[in-house]
Amino acid sequence: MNMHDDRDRLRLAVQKSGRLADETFDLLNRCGLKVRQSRSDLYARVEELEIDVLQVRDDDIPELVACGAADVGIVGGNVFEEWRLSATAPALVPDVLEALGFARCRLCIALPKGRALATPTALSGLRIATSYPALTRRYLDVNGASGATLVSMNGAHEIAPRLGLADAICDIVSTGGTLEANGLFVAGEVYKSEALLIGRPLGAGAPASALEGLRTRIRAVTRSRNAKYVMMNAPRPAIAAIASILPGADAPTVIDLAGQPDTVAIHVVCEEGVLWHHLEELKGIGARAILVLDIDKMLA
Ligand code: PRT
Ligand code: ZN
Repeated sequence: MNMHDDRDRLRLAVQKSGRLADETFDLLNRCGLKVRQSRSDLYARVEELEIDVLQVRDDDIPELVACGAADVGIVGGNVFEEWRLSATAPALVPDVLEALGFARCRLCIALPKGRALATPTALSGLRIATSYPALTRRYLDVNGASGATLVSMNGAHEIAPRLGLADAICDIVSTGGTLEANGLFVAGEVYKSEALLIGRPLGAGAPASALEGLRTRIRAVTRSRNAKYVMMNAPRPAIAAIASILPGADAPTVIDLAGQPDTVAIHVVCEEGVLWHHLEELKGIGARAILVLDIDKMLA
């Protein structure tokens, strides 16, 4: 018997290659999980936890989890939500187990520049090219634009208006560079997406404990993603002000400095964005020698 037929191991479906794949493997790596590829086997093997990894096209992941070929999967929210809205009689609808905080993007309606759109209702009557018909249709219905026609395309939506195939598009936007290069602008946001861990309910047993282990590690990594360990020297009277400026910092660690009774070293954990936002303020109340360190994991 092939060892990988062993159902005691959790089966995780991930994208084989593409925009999700690198960050998915990076996440697994940061979770301390090494994926051992094998040319001959369908599943790659993780040694640190009882997990086998199935590498597939991202569009297949929700269905693979729904039908039980995989127990869990890592997929873009956009793909999962489109599948959820369009699947006819799915065997099961997987749950969202964790939001993973990467592959962030937005599914947006975009129009050629110069074409004003007073309200979303004005989309009625337009032809919209998309590969997300269910999400687009829901947006149009909710916004009183049910009269719009959807044009199905699998890629290169951004050139559809110039080709005369459609009046507008509904596609994924990340930096906005593709829209800009094609003379389009965002006229409406249909769905905000990030990578998700989705999964089917598991009874007690080895796959369930492997999943618990995976989720614990993922949470430790995602929680630390934007967090920084910040160290600074500051005048002793400024401790309270610094603690209130940097919210999210639990009670800061305050350390006396040898030979400097009026100055202390303050260590806090806080979001990087918050730190940038308040940097001048911190300097203004006397913070000096501000050091910012990455945090690999926050375990509890
Ligand atoms: O081969 P497979 O079917 O597995 O992959 P795929 O080609 O269908 O998907 P892939 O790898 O391109 O994207 C996988 C997932 O990454 C998507 O489902 C989203 O959840 C997420 N993601 C994040 C993106 C983007 N950012 C993104 N920018 N998916 C696509 N794009 C494309 C978009 O379609 C457009 O063409 O990038 C262009 C826009 O980018 P900007 O930066 O110019 O705005
Ligand atoms: Zn795909």
